Amino acid sequence: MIRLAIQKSGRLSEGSLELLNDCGISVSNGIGRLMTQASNFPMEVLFLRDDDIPQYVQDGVADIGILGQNVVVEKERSIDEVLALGFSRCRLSLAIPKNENYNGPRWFEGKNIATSYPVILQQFLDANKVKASIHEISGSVEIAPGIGLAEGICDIVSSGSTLFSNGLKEVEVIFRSEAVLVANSSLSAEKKALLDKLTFRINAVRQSRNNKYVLLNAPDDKLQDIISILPGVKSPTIVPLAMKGWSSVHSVISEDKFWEIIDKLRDAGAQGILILPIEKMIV
Ligand code: PRT
Ligand code: ZN
Repeated sequence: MIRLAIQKSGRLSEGSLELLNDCGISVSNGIGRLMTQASNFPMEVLFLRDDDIPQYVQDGVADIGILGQNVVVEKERSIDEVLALGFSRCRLSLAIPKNENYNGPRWFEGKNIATSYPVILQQFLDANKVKASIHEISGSVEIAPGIGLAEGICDIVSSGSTLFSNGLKEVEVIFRSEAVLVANSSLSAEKKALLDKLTFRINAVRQSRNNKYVLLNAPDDKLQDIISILPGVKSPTIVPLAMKGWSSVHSVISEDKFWEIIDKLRDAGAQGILILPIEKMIV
């Protein structure tokens, strides 16, 4: 049995449960509950505040956890970061009132900065040899300049609309974050084996999310050009069509190069292009 800690309710909850579900691990969500058991994997799931997860994992109350990298680094607990998970992407940034002239990190010299991330902020200030006072607050950081609590802030930014609506502008990105899987650093052999099983499944899910299956028809005289455009896992599968002189080509394209490759395929003479989602992908 392995015990996983995830956020009870917040920005990481849905992504964490969806990932487990895509890994074939069924967990009922934690409304009103602290712990539940997966029905088809030897796993218990603990529902916690994200800030508490590093401590629980360090102490071994939970074996593994899913949380933002920003919290992992900020809490400075000795836990292992196992795998980046690709969701809840955000950045930790410095922001100042939009009418201020920003001249680089020295702008913050001698100023007050409000944040919930004093550790990461201090690292940035030290690296830039800036002396500023950090005013630690736990929420609504973005209102601090407006009420005269601080001259600047250091907070999580995603779309930037919170900064904008509070009359602030982002001037430095000091940390980029996404959800990560963390683990206690001295897991038993049995738990390590379960963690390996889980990371294998997570990798298969992440691969499938990042790739699409492509089927297309190509005249045989254009086949070589078309094959050279397709990256594929190894090489594309070519199947002759009933119509003489034509073949069907099957391959896998990564999401980030998708439209670029489709355009090239059409220009090269591909027809009847079908794009299918991939359920799981083991490479
Ligand atoms: O109750 P609990 O302590 O568990 O949750 P929490 O309130 O501390 O955390 P939560 O659910 O807000 O965020 C959990 C994690 O999601 C964070 O630690 C980040 O890793 C990640 N994440 C991703 C974000 C955002 N995007 C985000 N936009 N965390 C917070 N925000 C907030 C930010 O603080 C600011 O107030 O959203 C606002 C900015 O958003 P934009 O889109 O307006 O820029
Ligand atoms: Zn929190």
